[in-house]
Amino acid sequence: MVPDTERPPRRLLHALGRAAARESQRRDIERQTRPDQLERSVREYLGRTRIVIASNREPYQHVRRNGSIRAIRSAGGLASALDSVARATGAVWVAQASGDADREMADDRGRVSMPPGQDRYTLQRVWIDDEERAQGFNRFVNGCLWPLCHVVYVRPQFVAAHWRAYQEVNRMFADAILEAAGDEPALVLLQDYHLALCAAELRARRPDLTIVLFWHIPWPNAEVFRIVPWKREILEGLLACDLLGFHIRYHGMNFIETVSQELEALIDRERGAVRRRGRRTFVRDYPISPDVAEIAVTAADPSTRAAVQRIRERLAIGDAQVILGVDRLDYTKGIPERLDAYELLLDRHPEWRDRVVMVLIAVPSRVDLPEYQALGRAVAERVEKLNERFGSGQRQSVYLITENLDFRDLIPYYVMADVMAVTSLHDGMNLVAKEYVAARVHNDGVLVLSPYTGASRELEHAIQVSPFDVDRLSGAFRQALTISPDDRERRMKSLREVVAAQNIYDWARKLLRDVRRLHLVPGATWPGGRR
Ligand code: GDG
Repeated sequence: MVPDTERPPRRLLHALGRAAARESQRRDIERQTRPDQLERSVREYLGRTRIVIASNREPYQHVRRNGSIRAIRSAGGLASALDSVARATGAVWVAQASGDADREMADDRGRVSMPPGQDRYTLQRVWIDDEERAQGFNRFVNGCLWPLCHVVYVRPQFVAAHWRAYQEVNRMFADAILEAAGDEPALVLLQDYHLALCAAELRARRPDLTIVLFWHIPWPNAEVFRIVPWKREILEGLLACDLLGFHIRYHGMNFIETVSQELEALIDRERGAVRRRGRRTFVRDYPISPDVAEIAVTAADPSTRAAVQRIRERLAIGDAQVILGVDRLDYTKGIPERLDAYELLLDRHPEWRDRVVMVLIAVPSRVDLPEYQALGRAVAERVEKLNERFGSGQRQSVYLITENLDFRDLIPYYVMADVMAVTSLHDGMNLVAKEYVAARVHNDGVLVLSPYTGASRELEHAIQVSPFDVDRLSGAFRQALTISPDDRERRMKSLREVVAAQNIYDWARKLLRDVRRLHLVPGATWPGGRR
């Protein structure tokens, strides 16, 4: 044993520990790709190639507020990363108009230069003026493809009129993309399940285009997909791409398996490619991450600590521990299951009733669909019931926050939460889990994570538990609330190492790097012919 006189004082040890943590944070941030590096990489990989980005949501919408027009940036890391790609390349970004002043701010071809006031790239807005078509498209996307791809036992609606609207809107997008591409070789970056048919339209008219699509949600197994009446068209639409990206390998393998069951195609499992009718489509995984550095810096800022204090006072939380949930109000996110598990915890362990609160930030989404309205009502009722049972005086047991917070206002909640509950029944990645880890700059906090998220593949040291098993989920909450500081720190450190290794700009960089590595660079010719 070391004699007391030879031990460094405890305070010195703590100070050294903090300095080491700061140093490792600095190193982590340096390791990550920054927006300017992404810009350089894009030029290096693709030279002056024309890039056309297409997504359903636009990067900026123009809205009328108090008599003047403001540009509002679309929330989320994805919009930022694509914004960097667009700036670096002077791209054209094709997206559906959504703001009430969008038309006024665009020229007569629907074009407006971006970011507002900087003139670095062009936003090409697409208007779906026909109300029936717009609604049909939304229904197909959110009422058919979304439940189909998330195995949560919500039946997808197969309505021929919605499918027609989906085809028409994809055609409209393809027209806009072709106009944006001009006659030069170009790289088209399609985003998500809204645009599954676009590549086939494009390919028919411009066989030389390089087309990449990233699918942000899970791809189900072949057994699930085979019930779709229009499965052939959807698969052929996707196989018109040169490269298809998923968050995790498993989704890509499901896609390849689906193709092998449904179409005649040559499957090259070794190289992760599908060959059909003389074309090859590579299938790769690119796990997405948030802007980790930005989150960590905001989390460590003294103003965030003050914000946490204000939230604690406003919600009258006192010194109770906090279990946090942050989701769009969606049936895939397992919100009722989370509430059930919480209720079970308080039933079984009454001593926790005054010592823990649950904060649910649940932004309403897709409110035009009956499933989402019903979920909103069910969650509100469950919260009310829990508060009647376990709330006391001013203090509630569950706080339901349904306003859409600015991303920066979300960080204090991550910093405040002792436990983060990500209980998705199925989720492509789940950025919230990674954002929470990024915000825990002091290596504290516990992540309870559903194994049915893409994030669970990387975040192995979270407490992983199935949201379908309410009993175990409740036990996981208790484990998280009573965890030893050592175990908590050990787990969080490992999680932070994973999250620090990549960010949203890396995601974009790796995708574009593969365009070059796989010899998909627009206009280039390669020995033995192109592709
Ligand atoms: C899809 C896939 C995949 C949440 N509440 C507020 C708010 N958020 C932000 C979070 C996060 C984002 O929204 C949600 O991203 P998730 O990844 O968690 O989930 P989805 O919306 O379902 O996203 C998913 C993702 O696409 C990316 O590919 O990971 O699997 O389903 O960034 O911070 N943002 C603001 N106010 C809120 O109240 N501003």
